[in-house]
Amino acid sequence: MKPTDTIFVAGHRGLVGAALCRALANQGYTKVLTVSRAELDLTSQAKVYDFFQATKPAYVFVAAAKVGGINANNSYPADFIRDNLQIQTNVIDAAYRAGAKKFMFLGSSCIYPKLAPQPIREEHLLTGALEPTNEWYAVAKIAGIKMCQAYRRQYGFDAISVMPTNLYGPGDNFDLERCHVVPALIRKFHDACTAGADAVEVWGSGRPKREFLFIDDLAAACLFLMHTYSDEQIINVGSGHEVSVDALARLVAHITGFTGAIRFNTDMPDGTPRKLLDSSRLTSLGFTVKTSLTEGLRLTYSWYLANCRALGGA
Ligand code: GFB
Repeated sequence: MKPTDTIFVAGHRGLVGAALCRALANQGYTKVLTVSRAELDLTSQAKVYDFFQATKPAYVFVAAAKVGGINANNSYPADFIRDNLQIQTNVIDAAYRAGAKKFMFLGSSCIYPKLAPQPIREEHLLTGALEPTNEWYAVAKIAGIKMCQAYRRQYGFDAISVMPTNLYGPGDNFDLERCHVVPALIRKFHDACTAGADAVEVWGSGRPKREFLFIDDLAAACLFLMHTYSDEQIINVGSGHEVSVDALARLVAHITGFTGAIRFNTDMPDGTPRKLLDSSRLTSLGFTVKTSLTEGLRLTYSWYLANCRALGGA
């Protein structure tokens, strides 16, 4: 991938896509192609095909997806399976037909079995039942992985699939009904400080463990892999550190300055008990994650403070 190549980032307004665009700009790539949802509906096969034929990008990152936290996944299963299957099918096929040199599909650690051995290796894909709260999204992502593998085998298309762990960072979705745990806790604890509330509700038991990766570290890993990785096997991208939801809540409380009580609502689902990725294939290629959880949370909270009014927060 050279600075003068045309690179298409699908989903540039999302957490992942925006970070990819920042990283590409920082590294001097000048022909980064993006398109708004109003200009191109990625669920429309004909429009996606026409767009790729007209623009012929050499490199493609697919960060466009219907994403959300545990409650959104659990509440809108049809939207998650339909939108993701449509978007990825259209983009993978159109990129191949338009002659793209290399293609990156982004999956998720929820593609692995709910009770996979920890840390989870790439080989654990399709070795057990999925976590029910997000199996619709996971099945769509597994179909995307398989489609990349099939296009590589049958057509020689250089499509790779990257599996990030739970992501967070500036630009995340902070809508409490739909977002992931990190933005939810930042917003809840910040709002509690602003309102002078004496307690904050955290969903589930607090016992599940999650591995979090700062979004700019993921973007750096994606650019690194676009340069160095070309294989049918999926590749994990994680930080290597896991934390319980309870410990995460205490850390976010500390960062936001909240000193009241934390109440766990066990009527809300816990989801997967643990999902720590084994990222040794990535690290053996020479990539290292830079941002600690505390540092990443501070950066994300600063961003939220600068943007919370625009996001409808207190
Ligand atoms: O981040 P999260 O929604 O996603 O939830 P998953 C992680 C854990 O945090 C769960 C707990 O155990 C939640 O019950 N949690 C506590 C909260 N308080 C809150 C809160 O206020 N909001 C949220 N959202 N969670 C998603 C999948 O699973 O992870 C997706 O549904 C995707 O498919 C994504 O894979 C990365 O890690 O459980």
